[in-house]
Amino acid sequence: MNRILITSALPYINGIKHLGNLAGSMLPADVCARFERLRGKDVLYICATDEHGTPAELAAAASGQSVRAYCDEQFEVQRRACAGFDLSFDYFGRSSNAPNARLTQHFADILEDNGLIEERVSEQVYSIDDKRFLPDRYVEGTCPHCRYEKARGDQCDDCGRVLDPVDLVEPYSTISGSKSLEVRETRHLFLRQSKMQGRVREWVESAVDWPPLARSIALKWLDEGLQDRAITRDLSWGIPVLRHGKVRPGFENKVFYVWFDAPIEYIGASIERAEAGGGEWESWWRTDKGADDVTYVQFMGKDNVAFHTVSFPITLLGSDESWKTVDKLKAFNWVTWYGGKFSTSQKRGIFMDQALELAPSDLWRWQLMANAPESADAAFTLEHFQTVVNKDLADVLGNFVNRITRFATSKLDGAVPDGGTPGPLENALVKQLKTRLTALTGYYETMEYRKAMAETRAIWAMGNEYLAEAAPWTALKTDRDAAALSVRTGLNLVVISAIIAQPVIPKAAAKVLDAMGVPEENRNWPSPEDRGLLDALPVGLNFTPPDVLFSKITDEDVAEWSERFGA
Ligand code: B3M
Ligand code: ZN
Repeated sequence: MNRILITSALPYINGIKHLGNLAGSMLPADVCARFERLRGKDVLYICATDEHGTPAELAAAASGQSVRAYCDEQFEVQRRACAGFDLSFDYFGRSSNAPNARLTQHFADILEDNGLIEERVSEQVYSIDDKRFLPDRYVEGTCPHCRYEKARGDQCDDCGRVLDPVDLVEPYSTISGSKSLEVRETRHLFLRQSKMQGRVREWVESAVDWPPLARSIALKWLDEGLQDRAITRDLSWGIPVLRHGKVRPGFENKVFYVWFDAPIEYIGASIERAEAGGGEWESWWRTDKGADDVTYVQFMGKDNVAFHTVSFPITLLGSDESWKTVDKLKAFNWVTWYGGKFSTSQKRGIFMDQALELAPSDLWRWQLMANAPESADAAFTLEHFQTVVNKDLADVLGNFVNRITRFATSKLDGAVPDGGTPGPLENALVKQLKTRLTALTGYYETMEYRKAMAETRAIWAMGNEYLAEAAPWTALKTDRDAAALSVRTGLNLVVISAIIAQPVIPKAAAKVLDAMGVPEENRNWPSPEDRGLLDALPVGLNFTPPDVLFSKITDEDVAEWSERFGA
């Protein structure tokens, strides 16, 4: 298994994402991709903007632009923000591009041929004042399950249930606010999910590699029984509903439902990449073309799990073609903002572009990964951000790197000294390092990121602990060789610390490795078995200490940011 396909849930186009979105999909996917590349795996990390559906139409209307112009602009905004966070996509596509339309229409045709799609008359909310049907987010009301009063037509933000607009209690139009709504009949295509119940269950149960959160959500859905779902909508923006290449009669003003086409864009974006000359796509996605030995890993927030464990697999499996399905699905809970939720619609929390105005990307990346919302929701506060960054990054890693590299330059000529054979202290250090590296690698493999970050921090801390014991500054006065040995060991520990930091804080890691003159080919993930784990730097190598790696977040910063973001 040397090829790893990674996708993170596609961010909706409707405005830049907040830190909660980032923490629950794109960032951990990026950390995973970087880790696997360092291990020499052939990685394809795909993401894209999710541009269809009511979120895009509503946001475009609010900004007074055509949907196309709005999406073009927001795509660039999101791409820039993702680059600012060093998200190392192999391709960042757009669900409104042609490959997705072609594939979506292909899947619809073949699913219908296989008896899994049928046209049905269904009841839809119609707004008399707006003179149109109100799909999904065009209607809000009270959730019939949990009584949350601002539930959207497609999903309740409070209890997370997927809804049908006609289920809402006391519904109103989000276009005009009008309550004069009625239920009218219209035709839609339905995906007969109920027919696939057995096959999906079999597939979920055979999936050995899913972390518990994803598996339990999938099984809950299966236990409740799969419902047939409409996969078309009364909208103008989206993928046209064709049948064998021709507009389907009666569907001239309808498009495919965004959740039908969005996951297909994982494949679509891979095709976009191929068309842009980035490399072929079929060996990643077609099990008859080599994808059998690909491991496919998906990252997403927990509200997206049902669509990835039930709906999208039904599209793929129901086609009876040889599509690659997910092998490992990593789902996340929420990051909370001062007890509440981050919210795009209510502009609550910190958004990706704003975050980068406050602090470098590495600081956010570390904070969000070290406190990943894995087994429960994770609280984000600026005060906690300050503590974590100052402690873990500045005091532990930054301080260690700074102390030892500066001492070496000022007292030992700025070159890696010799100092002879390692003693008991160094041997104990290597032993401890091996144990920790084994654990760290294991946590990355099981995608337990909080534990991986704790282990990373523990390895960084070994540096300071070692220096405190070895005390080269004291030794220097009496035993120059002993001091030289400690410095050489310390400098090698700097290199290891930076190498294992690469997946999560790539900029700082590169800064250290550049300063220490470590060539690209020596930056790979270390194996605990490597001989000379602490002996990689050539004796005599000249280096320049890196500039201060992390500047601390001050109380004044926190006060100012709290004010600005209403914390
Ligand atoms: N855009 C929903 C979300 O961002 C959706 C994910 C699509 S993944 C195919 O929560
Ligand atoms: Zn609810």
